[in-house]
Amino acid sequence: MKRLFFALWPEQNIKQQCATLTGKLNLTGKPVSEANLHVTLLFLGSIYPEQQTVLTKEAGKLPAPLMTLTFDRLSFWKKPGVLCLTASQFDQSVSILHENLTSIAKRQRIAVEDRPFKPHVTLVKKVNSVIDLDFAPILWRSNGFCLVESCSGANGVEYRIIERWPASY
Ligand code: 2AM
Repeated sequence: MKRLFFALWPEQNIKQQCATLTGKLNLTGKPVSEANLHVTLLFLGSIYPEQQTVLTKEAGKLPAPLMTLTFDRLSFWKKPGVLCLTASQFDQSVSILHENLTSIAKRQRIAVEDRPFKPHVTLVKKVNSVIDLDFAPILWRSNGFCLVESCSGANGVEYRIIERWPASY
């Protein structure tokens, strides 16, 4: 079984903008490495190879438009102890993609969380204080989405992109 999730993966310039912002925060905590920055579209959990095959096939049939998200807020989520970048504005197509992926997963009897979808980029983990900082909004233009494997190793978690679906319009 593999631990999988659907995500938006940043281009290099977005990664850099996020890393620069994290650097300015001056927070105690564990910054997410540049290579691991992403927006989770849907967390799937442990998935059998047969389920992965169907998920991949079905995801490939979904419309994949260009999507824009404006990440302009810092949110401290106390319970998981994370500091995230959140988007006050994002294209409706992002929510539609999330809903479509949820439907595909449910058809495979995957128990996905029913929490409202809040696009975010986790910047720092193990944070225990709120932070406030003015910063220039980060405009994330997504040129597709991907299926990612979460691999735990001696050096922490590593995310490997298994499949990419580029934006088609
Ligand atoms: P995040 O998107 O808030 O950072 C892989 O584990 C990714 O899926 C992580 O980036 C994580 O959080 C997200 N995720 C969402 N729900 C999760 C869950 N129940 N368990 C682990 N990760 C989850």
